[in-house]
Amino acid sequence: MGKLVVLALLGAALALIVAFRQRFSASREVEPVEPRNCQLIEGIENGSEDIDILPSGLAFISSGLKYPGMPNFAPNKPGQIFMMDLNKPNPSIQELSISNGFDKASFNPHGISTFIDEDHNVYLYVVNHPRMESTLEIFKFEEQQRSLVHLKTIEHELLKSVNDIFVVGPEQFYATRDHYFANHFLTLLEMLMDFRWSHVLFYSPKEVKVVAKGFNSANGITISPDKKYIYIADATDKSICVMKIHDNWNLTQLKVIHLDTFVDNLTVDPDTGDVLAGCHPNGWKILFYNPKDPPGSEVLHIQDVLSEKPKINTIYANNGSVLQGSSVAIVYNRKLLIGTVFHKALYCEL
Ligand SMILES: [Ca+2]
Ligand SMILES: [Ca+2]
Repeated sequence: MGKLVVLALLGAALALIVAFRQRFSASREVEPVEPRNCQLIEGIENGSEDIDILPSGLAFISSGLKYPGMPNFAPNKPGQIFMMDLNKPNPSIQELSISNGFDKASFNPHGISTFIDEDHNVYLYVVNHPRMESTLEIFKFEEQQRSLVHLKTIEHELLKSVNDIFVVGPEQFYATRDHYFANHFLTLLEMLMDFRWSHVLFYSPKEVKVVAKGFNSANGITISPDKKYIYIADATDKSICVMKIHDNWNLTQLKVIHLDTFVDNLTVDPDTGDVLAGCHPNGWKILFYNPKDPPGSEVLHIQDVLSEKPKINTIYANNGSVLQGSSVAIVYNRKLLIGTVFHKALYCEL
């Protein structure tokens, strides 16, 4: 009897591992795809999880994310925000200095979003995880000084496990909560069991509310150029959810685009409205990092997002020999930047 119980338990554990490996595409490999003129960006070695670009061509890059279950090559180094001027030929990065009075030692930047007010002031909103909590930091960007002046920290009981944000007005933004449990093991179980307790919030000083529920792991978030639709990446569901924005900022689902990859951050080409998705082709390899068999990278370009049949092309794919764990891709004037959760970043001329 005892032996039978042991065998049954072993069988159940094995079945769980097999299910887990399948769910996280453990055997998936990618065929390489690379635009002709690409080079790694010098100075980025510890991630470039999210990137946003101002209409003037200045790119902000968040670097140094420490997140449960994700690899990190410099665990004791605080996070940084880099800037790159995409108008320059062969642009290089520059670290933005952060004003005194902000706790730089615990800075752990994740998703970012820029906002320009009516007076043309530029703000950078940053999801921060000091001590693995979630806060929202608002910085004013001083272009001449190449610095960020910290204005405010936003904390709220609903702003937990925040992954990315999209700012729609002064102190008004959508935010994704990528998992429910604080414990990493329970988070894995949450994804595997498909509890769908991840959601999207709308935050404003007057009102904070859940505006979309039922995600397996809501990750990147962005908006259509006409500001009528919001796009939400559900990483472990391998899909992008398109939702309509109502006057009260509530959302209703329009459609879901299913993909064969773990979708991280999303950006929109302001000229065409096309969506670029930074993706993880093999979730298993990123969750169980092995430097000898590292996770790869994959960028999808999605045209006609709102149509019945969006056109989906792979514009970059690599098995990890060049770029590991791509989390974002963004274009400006035929220039493409690809960022990663914990690795390097790539600059391509299209
Ligand atoms: Ca973002
Ligand atoms: Ca993300």
